Amino acid sequence: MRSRMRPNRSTLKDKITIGEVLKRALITGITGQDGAYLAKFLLDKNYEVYGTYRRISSPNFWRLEYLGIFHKVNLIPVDLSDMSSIIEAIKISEPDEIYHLAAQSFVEASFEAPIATGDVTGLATARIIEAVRQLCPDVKFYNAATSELYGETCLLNGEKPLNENDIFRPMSPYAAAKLYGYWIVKIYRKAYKIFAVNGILFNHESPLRGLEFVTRKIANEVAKIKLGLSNELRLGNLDAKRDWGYAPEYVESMWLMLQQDEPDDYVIATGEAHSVREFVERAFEVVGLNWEDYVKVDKRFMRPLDVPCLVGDYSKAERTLGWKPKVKFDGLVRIMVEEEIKRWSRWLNGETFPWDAPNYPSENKILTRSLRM
Ligand code: NDP
Ligand code: GDR
Repeated sequence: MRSRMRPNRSTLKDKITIGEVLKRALITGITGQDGAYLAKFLLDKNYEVYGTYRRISSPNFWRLEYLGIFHKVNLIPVDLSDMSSIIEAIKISEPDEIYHLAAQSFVEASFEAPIATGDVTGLATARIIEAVRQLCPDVKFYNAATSELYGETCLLNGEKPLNENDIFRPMSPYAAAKLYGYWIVKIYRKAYKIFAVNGILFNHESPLRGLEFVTRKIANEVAKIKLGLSNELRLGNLDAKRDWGYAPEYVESMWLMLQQDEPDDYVIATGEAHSVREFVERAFEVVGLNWEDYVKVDKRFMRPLDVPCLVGDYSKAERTLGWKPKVKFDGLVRIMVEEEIKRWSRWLNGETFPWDAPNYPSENKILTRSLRM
């Protein structure tokens, strides 16, 4: 069924390809890791892609440039705190599918700014789905939920992989905000019959990951150490275990969820838990160095609370969506470290290319509340 806005679409005729209307997708947070990979995935499927970004003093489109798709996507400025800009984005893009990915996504930062995180990571989901209800209730809506929702549940479950029926016990302001979004999506699905799904994605990483997240931080610093540009890597909790998958594969699952006949929620994971320590060990092995010679534990990277272990059971996604992970832990570490080695080597050769690391401030300059604990 088409969106209520669709009959008014003046440009419909221009969008006809050989007997087929192009689908239009609106991605919130297209400048982020998942937004960029999803945009590429949808462009390859011949979608017309619209993406929201927030206005900041310096442009932040390096991921879209890195994937060679910057000129192929349509960009709309949106601030998640501002309902009017959300409405405008929906009116401009007239989407068939909305992928709501934008959020304050860094768990540690949610302890520093719990209220803003509640607004952009939680309430904004209500703003967007309410706009959908009013403007285009036939749109298919994907919401980026998260494995962080499980929180303390892992203490009861041990390392048994978590599935869609396990309970949520958030351990961070980020997860509490996401829990609100998760329930709003379920409520709108039931109350207003909106095709809205929650993707409960476990950690997924790539060379396009933000530099503050632990996998990219490790890969980046290991490459610098190998090339003589750094001599230490400071980290927080080395015992935490996560289920790390490969981001380009995970964005496909988002699309698959919206191609089903009925809306539902799905866990997306690899089914394996590995500790931060193991990630560090493997990353140094890739470059032939011993991690213990370089790694220091620094309390500024400890969180007031940290989920000890997360591992997911993706069997429902495999059964229903036909999705399963291909890149596993060792392969992921290798992809990430080798890419950083290539980047820093190109940089040392004087090449310029879209990339965030050279301008990134040393994290040792950043003062967080952990320093006072
Ligand atoms: P990123 O942090 O890479 O991207 C987040 C996006 O949200 C960026 O485009 C960012 O813009 C945008 N954004 C942040 N704040 C605002 C705001 N106030 N107004 C408008 N836009 C804003 O996250 P990922 O791509 O890794 O994750 C995508 C989504 O999936 C997030 O919701 C995240 O919480 C969730 N998730 C991620 C997982 C993962 O392992 N990657 C796992 C489970 C869930 P800018 O570029 O300007 O900062
Ligand atoms: P996470 O990812 O909190 O799981 O959230 P992150 O990479 O930040 O942390 C993973 C684990 O590593 C530990 N850790 C460190 N983390 C960071 N960032 N920096 C360090 O120096 C460091 N040392 C140890 C952390 O304590 C933690 O246990 C990600 C985000 O993408 C969320 O948006 C998403 O919802 C979840 O994954 C699933």
